[in-house]
Amino acid sequence: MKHDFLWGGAVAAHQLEGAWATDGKGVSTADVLTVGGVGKRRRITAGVRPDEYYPHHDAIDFYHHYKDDLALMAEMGFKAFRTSINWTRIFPTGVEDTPNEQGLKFYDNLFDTCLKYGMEPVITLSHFEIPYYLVEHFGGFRSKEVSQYFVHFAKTVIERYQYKVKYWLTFNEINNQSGFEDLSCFTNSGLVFEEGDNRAQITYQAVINECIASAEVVAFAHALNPGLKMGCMLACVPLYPSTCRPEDLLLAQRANKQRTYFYGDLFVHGVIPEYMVKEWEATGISVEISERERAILKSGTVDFISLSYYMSFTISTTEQSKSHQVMPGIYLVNNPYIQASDWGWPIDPQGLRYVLNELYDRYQKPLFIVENGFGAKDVVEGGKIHDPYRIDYLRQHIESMKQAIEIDGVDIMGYLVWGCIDLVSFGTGEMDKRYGMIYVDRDNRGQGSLKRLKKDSFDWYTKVIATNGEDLSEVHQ
Ligand code: BGP
Repeated sequence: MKHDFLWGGAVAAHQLEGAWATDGKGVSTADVLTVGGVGKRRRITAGVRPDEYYPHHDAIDFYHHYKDDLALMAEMGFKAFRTSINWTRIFPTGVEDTPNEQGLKFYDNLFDTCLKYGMEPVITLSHFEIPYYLVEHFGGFRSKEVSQYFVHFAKTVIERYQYKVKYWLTFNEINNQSGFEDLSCFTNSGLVFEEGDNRAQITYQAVINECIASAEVVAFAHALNPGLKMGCMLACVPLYPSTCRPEDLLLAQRANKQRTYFYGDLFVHGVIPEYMVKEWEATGISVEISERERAILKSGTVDFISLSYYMSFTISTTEQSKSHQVMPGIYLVNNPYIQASDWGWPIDPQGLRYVLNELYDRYQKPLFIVENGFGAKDVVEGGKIHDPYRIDYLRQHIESMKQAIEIDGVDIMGYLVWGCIDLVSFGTGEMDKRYGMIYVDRDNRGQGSLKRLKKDSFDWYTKVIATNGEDLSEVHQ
């Protein structure tokens, strides 16, 4: 492992900060999401309603606890800490000209605290928390005006923090919307669909608008300060063919391109790949993009590719028992070789090595794992939390990453554990789906003292970082 490998953890502002209406902050898409659970979808409400419970409003109140929380992360030896800048702290509705100084000051203090501990802030500009006003008044990123508001926000914060933050990611998991599921489209792009809408058309237009905005921001940052490193962020869920039937192979290849590589290709080459042009022609989708915008896309290609990795899926062209149709002619099937978490997420450490190889072979750009982790229920016994399941998950994934580096020669910049401190789950809004190495006393209904406790994984990860990934063995408590 390189001596400057960036070990650390990752969070997103809306999932932990709380203080949703403090110091001039406006309402974001995360602020209108109710709590869900296994088999119970979260709901998006029309604005903030007094009779609903919104878990992101208070979250774990990192806004007021960040100094102590970062001290704990420093104790684990973090070299990097990834969070996002909550857009509505800086521009409460998104359309203001002048930023909110109180919001800017908060992030100044946060980044100063990271730097004091020698932790590199890794900053996401848009992580599922766009201003709700932009949804109501413009329909989110379907409008090119919203792209311009995003660019204004991004330029403001990059200019302000350029000497504190070197690593920037534009849109979190930008490809986490091609399934056209309501929640992802809403949070990523502010899209709300109506009966009769051509969802694919609207979503692809929003995606292209976001990619152009991202490229404009990348080009701006490169011109402003050549020391800045600009990355894209992809949700990597490799899709395996369920059998060696050539039809299944071709299906998986095409689905991986559509779900993941289309975005990577755009960010790395700055051109809409020909296979997608053909796909749009075949399905009657017409995306509006001017020659000027095509030039912007080309002018702002990324320095590195960051990714989240949690699981793999297996797909088939044919229906099978317990299969589930995700799109016409595409079935999600059970993979008999891997287990799943309590939330039904397949656990596939080797899939990480597979995906790292795929990305590096395709792009030859440094990769940065900025999310990987295990959501599980924890039990507190006499002030202790024994979480061998989390240690096992992390160990196996780190081993797999090391194989990609040491055996396959993949260039990896760092590894960040998702939800290094317990926070609100994005998918379900629960606190019970815990990822942290630091426990937070708060439940699904927002009850609890907010007290922080170290889990067994805290000591384990401390040792992993101290030995630069050499010693992954269990720490006996
Ligand atoms: C990713 C998101 C994160 C995070 C993570 C875990 O898709 O970028 O914000 O939440 O998934 O998902 P969940 O919180 O639903 O368990």
